[in-house]
Amino acid sequence: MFDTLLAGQPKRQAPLRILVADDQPLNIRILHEVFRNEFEVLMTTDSKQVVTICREQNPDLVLLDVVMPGLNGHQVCRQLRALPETRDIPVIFVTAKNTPEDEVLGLESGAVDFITKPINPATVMARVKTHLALKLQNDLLRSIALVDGLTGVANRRRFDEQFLTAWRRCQREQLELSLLLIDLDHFKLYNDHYGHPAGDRCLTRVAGILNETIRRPDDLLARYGGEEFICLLPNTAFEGAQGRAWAMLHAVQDQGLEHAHSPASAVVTISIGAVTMIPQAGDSPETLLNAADKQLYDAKQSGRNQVRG
Ligand code: GH3
Ligand code: MG
Ligand code: MG
Ligand code: MG
Repeated sequence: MFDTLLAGQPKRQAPLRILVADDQPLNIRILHEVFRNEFEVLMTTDSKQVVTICREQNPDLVLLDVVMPGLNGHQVCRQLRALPETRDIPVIFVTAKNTPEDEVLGLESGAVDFITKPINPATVMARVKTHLALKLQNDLLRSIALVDGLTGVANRRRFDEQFLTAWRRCQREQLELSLLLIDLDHFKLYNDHYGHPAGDRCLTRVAGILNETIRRPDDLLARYGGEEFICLLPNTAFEGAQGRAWAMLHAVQDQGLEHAHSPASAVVTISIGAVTMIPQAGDSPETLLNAADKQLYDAKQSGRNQVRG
């Protein structure tokens, strides 16, 4: 199953990565020996480091000892399950505590499997491969579920998730959060003149052009619905957001996509509402979305093909 699944996947740049956490260096060495030829193996004897390593290095699976000083395995596992960045990483307990009660406790804290010490290398490898295969399948389904079927950029669901995460982070750290709401100008006339399939191709082209202007890994361009796109710019001041907006506007205009029935110009253009805020305790994410919508409306009222904010 594992090899079949891997064969059907787009090639991954890096080898699969697993994290082994156990307070006994000897146990780590044994597991390292089992996996080192097939996977990249990260290791730690400090249970307090597990969450940090997972956040920073994003392993595909964690093999976790239960009895460790400081935080025990169950506590670590619950912490991993509670964080959006780490909750999809499967955890397998590897432990000498092997009563049915221990096993139930382990599974209740969110582990996917339970292996008892002393380990049998072949069994451990087989189980790890099964869970890695499921993890890859899950990643693949998730990535499909978050992409817009027509344009290939992020969809509304992905935007909603990432917007909420960015909102919370900017609220916590009191950072500026910017949004650009982007709408194609006179697109109904485009469809009326060139037909709906050509309209679809145009939307896809514009999405690609907009996406090309994205510079930072935390920025996100998504299709917000119909012929509207939205761009999330965390930790970005208003001047920066305006700069990104004008770059997008010019990139689309300079492409010179024919729009013979545009009343204003002969090419496809966009209008953008740009807004920035440092989210405060009482604010809701809708406040920022509504403000962007209002600025977009102003851009349309002022003649289109412009940025308002
Ligand atoms: P404005 O400049 O005020 O935004 O004018 P507009 O014509 O773009 O605005 P309006 O909201 O009146 O029309 C939006 C059009 O976008 C109408 C709709 O058919 C078209 N549209 C929305 N989604 C799609 C799509 O997925 N494919 C195609 N081809 N057209 C779409
Ligand atoms: Mg131990
Ligand atoms: Mg619209
Ligand atoms: Mg429009």
